[in-house]
Amino acid sequence: MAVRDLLILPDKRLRQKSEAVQTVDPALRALIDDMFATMYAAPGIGLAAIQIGVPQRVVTMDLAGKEDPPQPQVFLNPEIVSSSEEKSTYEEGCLSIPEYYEEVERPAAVKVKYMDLDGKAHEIEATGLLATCLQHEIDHLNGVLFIDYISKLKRDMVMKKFKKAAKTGGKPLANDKEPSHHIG
Ligand code: K1U
Ligand code: ZN
Repeated sequence: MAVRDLLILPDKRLRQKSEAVQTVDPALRALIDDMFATMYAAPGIGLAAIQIGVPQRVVTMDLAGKEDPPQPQVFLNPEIVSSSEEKSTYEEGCLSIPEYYEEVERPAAVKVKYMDLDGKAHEIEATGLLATCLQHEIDHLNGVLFIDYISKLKRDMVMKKFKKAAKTGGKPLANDKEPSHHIG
């Protein structure tokens, strides 16, 4: 199990569409182990495989509170089947856009189908943070980032800072916005 390097904005690989998983084999299990190690080390509550440079439709997640036992979840080939008309807003972050948080409005509830590690198909109705996180991670599988939903002015500012940091090796957003919420 290894903590892998995260792809950081403006890495172009974050914009590529990931391929469906065909078989659950030892290589896939090793990838998932590395994803959990990377996600917990960050720390984060979710991770898409492309964020460690692997363009496969694999998502890991753990929404347990700080004081609660871990609740690791794996979603293979997750797909949104339907979305509610009702919207909800959450201040999102992204491990590929470190230290930047912004409010994003998304459907409050989504029906998601996916496959588990036994190759079994599931369909769940997600609300709350699970709905937000699943939509954020499924977006990653399609090359979409949460900054695509904010104003062009804010997105251009974020892109500019991360492009400059990539060139100079500096920190893009020192003293920028911190998240206003916590889990647990
Ligand atoms: O996909 C990612 O980049 C991970 C991202 C998931 C996410 C967060 C918030 C809304 C939607 C999706 C993160 O985990 S950012 C870090 C974060 O939110 C967090 C980290 C530690 C404790 C609590 C939250
Ligand atoms: Zn993200």
